[in-house]
Amino acid sequence: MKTNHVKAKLKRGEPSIGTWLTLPDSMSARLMARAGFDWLTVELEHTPITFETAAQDFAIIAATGPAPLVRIPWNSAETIKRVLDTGAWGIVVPMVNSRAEAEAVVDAALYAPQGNRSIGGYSHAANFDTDAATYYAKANEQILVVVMIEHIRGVERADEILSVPGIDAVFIGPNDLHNSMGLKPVFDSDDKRFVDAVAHVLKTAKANGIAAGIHVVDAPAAQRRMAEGFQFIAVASEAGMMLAKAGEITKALNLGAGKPALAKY
Ligand code: 3PY
Ligand code: MG
Repeated sequence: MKTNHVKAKLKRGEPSIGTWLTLPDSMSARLMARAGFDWLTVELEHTPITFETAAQDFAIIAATGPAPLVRIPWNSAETIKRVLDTGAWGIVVPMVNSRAEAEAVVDAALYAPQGNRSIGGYSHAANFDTDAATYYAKANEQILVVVMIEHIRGVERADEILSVPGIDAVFIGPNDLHNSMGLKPVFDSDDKRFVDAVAHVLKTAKANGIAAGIHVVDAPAAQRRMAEGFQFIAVASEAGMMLAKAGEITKALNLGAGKPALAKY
């Protein structure tokens, strides 16, 4: 069975850098899987990507080299089961604000005795290049479980959330976190409330022996977050990179400001 290199790196205390896939066509996975990122997260939370396209993405990504991860639309056992059974190597769960919610994530993601994941499916074993029996025996050691703290309520309860056994990493959503404090949703700011919240989550993750992660917009921001101790870092998205480059070209050629559709990443 293949080793989930992202989980292994995070456990060793090393950084692991990836990006988000947001376009609803597997050509995006095919092209981005060769770009050099450690992992690619298929975005089901804020896009029209279907389970079927996501399953194709997971297979393409796993066969090419990066780890196929997925951000699910909401903390739901049903969705966690379907994305893992269709071959994701790990889940990113949005808006986890309490210990009970974090426990529900682990319960859905891991097989007994650590959790209560139901047995079934076929693509999961194929994406780890193994047979079903080996997958069922070893999946708990390889599946990456990432909970998002992206609300001030989650920040306030960071210790009770991040001490739940079975969680590998916490991932901060800066836009939602700003928004939850009545601030403009942005990837970064020097507002003291945001800075203190991020520092608190980072410190609490370290105290609980798990990796801290955050979404950033470019390479300098990723380097800065790594220097602070963040390990699981998402840089923008494939659509964000495409539009950033397009904007650069239209600006250089004086073609006008353009109308970028992408508000978030
Ligand atoms: C946020 O910024 O809220 C995110 O969810 C980023 O992934
Ligand atoms: Mg968010």
